[in-house]
Amino acid sequence: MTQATTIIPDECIVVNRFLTGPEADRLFDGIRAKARWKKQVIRIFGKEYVSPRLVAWHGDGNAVYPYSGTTHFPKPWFAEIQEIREKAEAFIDTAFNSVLLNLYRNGNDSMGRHCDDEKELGAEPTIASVSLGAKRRFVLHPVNPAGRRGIHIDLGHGSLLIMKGKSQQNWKHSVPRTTLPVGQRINLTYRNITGRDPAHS
Ligand SMILES: O=C(O)CCC(=O)C(=O)O
Ligand SMILES: [Mn+2]
Repeated sequence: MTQATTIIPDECIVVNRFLTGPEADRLFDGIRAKARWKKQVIRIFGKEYVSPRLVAWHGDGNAVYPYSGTTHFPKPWFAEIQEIREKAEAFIDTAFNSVLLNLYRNGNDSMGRHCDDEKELGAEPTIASVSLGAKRRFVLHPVNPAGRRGIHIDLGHGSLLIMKGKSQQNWKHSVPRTTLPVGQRINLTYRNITGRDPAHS
């Protein structure tokens, strides 16, 4: 049975075995092979950096997403990311039109502290984050640290993290580097973004 654990009331929920082991193994292999991975160039204060992970953006044709100084045009859905999308939509009762995929090749790959607050996501977005492969530590950092401490969650193979409500206003999040010998990890964040009409872009 899938069991949800509330991490932060109204904001953050984890389901550890959202996918079974065999399901998660099959989905990892399919997504690793089929996603259109690329090295993302991030622009910070006018300087360009290559992000310490590979990324891919898939979704409906109009799900155009300006993110980290780059405009991402979606590649199409394929069976494995569509299968997880349908499962997450049914579980959360929320529709998603796109997914950002991150491939952490080893412990050196990471995600810096940020929140997902682009205006295209709306005021209080619901984001479904599914992890496959190596377990990595996910850290929630309070925006207003008064009386609140960081929260560490180990996101394992087949887990689902739901961020909703004011989670992007009250918390930043990161996946720090680790010196532990860890294998590859894929993270998928399903989002619903206000699309751009392709005829007028
Ligand atoms: O890899 C993760 O668990 C987090 C990914 C993330 O925060 C993002 O894609 O915005
Ligand atoms: Mn994020």
